[in-house]
Amino acid sequence: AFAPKAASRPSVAVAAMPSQDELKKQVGYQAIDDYVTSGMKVGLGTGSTAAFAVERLGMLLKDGTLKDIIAVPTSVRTKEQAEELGIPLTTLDEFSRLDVAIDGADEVDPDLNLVKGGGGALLREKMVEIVADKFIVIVDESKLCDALGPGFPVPVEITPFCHEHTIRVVGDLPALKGKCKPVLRMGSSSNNQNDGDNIAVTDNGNYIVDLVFDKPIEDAPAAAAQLKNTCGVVDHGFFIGMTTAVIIAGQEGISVKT
Ligand code: ABF
Repeated sequence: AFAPKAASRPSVAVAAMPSQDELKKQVGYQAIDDYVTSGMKVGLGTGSTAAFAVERLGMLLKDGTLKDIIAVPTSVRTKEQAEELGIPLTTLDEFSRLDVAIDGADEVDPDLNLVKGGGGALLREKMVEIVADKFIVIVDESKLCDALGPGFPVPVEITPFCHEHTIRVVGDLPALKGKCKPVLRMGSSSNNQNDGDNIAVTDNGNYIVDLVFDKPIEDAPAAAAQLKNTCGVVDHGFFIGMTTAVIIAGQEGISVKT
């Protein structure tokens, strides 16, 4: 006997879920479209999400949508990408104040405080973003967290001179002692790969120590202040109270938090 034929149901087209790369592209493009107008001085972030914003800026300059833009990159690799796209560049030495800065982040908490620096560019990022009238953060939803810490090690840029000493001092800070494991970043600082026996070196010739937390940080502002006040520490990856807006791309679409 013939097996009964399965009832043929019309196949329902299911919209493919956007990939993480597509989500990053969405927010990178949206940030430029929504916050950059002709004549602006723009800080350009570092990382794979920020790279989409740089790409979009290059496109809109090329097609004439945007004019008279000058940009300040936050890393050598962003500078190189912007140069390839023909984006006019300058530095903070020429302009100590910017209209807007756009950058990614490694973690965003409910108060829009950030952990940044996974890409090893935290010093130039913070210098650029702290002088921008608006700092627009672009993330896919995987970066959102309830509290900073366990989701991503907090990078701290330190001088090479007696760096083991500085790492010990950092580990003993009241806000950090017994709460995190400081790990000297090896390999390439830009892609955070432990692929080499060499110590990772930032664009500024410094080292990075990543603070690995297994519990949420109780007082990130206190930890930030203690780090900044430590001789040998250049700066850290806590970006506290700096964010103007966060553009978030999720499976449900794009949302903005301010
Ligand atoms: C950069 O953006 C870094 O501070 C941060 O690590 C990175 C996030 O990278 P991605 O956008 O590639 O996830 O600003």
